Amino acid sequence: MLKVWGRKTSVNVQKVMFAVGELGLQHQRFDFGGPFGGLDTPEYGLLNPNRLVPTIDDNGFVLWESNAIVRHLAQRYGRGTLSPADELSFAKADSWMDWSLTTIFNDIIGTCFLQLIRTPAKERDVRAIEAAAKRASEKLGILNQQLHGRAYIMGEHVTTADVAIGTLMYRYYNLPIARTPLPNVEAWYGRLTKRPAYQAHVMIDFQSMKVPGA
Ligand SMILES: N[C@@H](CCC(=O)N[C@@H](CS)C(=O)NCC(=O)O)C(=O)O
Repeated sequence: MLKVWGRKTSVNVQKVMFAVGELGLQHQRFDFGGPFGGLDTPEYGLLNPNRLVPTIDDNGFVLWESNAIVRHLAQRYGRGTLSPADELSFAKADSWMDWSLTTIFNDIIGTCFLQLIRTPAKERDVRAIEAAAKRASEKLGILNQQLHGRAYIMGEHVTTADVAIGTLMYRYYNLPIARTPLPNVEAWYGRLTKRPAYQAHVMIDFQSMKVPGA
């Protein structure tokens, strides 16, 4: 059976679990990281030398890095559904996956989320949050164009592209930041919020993650 190590409040674990849910895979998830700890043991170091979550063991095949895990699970269990069947569509979905990490992750998670939830208010860099929110809105404008006339990023079906980017959107839309109206992105996010896998694994309240004074 598929094993997943990682607390359900980690955005990178949520990405993997969203894929697991979409694929309907039987699995066991172990609470590791954050308040649960467990990352500094010799056993965990053998699974993931970065001592971060998520890590998976897929019937003896161990893998870390959330995008690589999503890609692997989709290729193995969702070829033609979560993973586009033809190689050109696969490449396009893959480029959106990379885009999520290189272009919007740091502004949405690295700055807005960490500053507003994991930083005491008196230490907060308000200008950095405003600048990151502005950049994120601008970059999401590119996604807004892609979603014109499409229900999901690659077309009519959820793919790895929606998993990678969509997982960040719950935080983007639930943090107190300025957002430029982007009708296609908003409609797509609305569709994601109706999916049982997204509800179960991504729409997890993060207010309890606030550090004292945040
Ligand atoms: N690039 C890695 C990043 C993994 C990562 O930074 N994980 C964070 C949680 S989102 C972590 O393990 N933090 C330590 C902890 O949770 O204790 C991935 O996408 O899997």
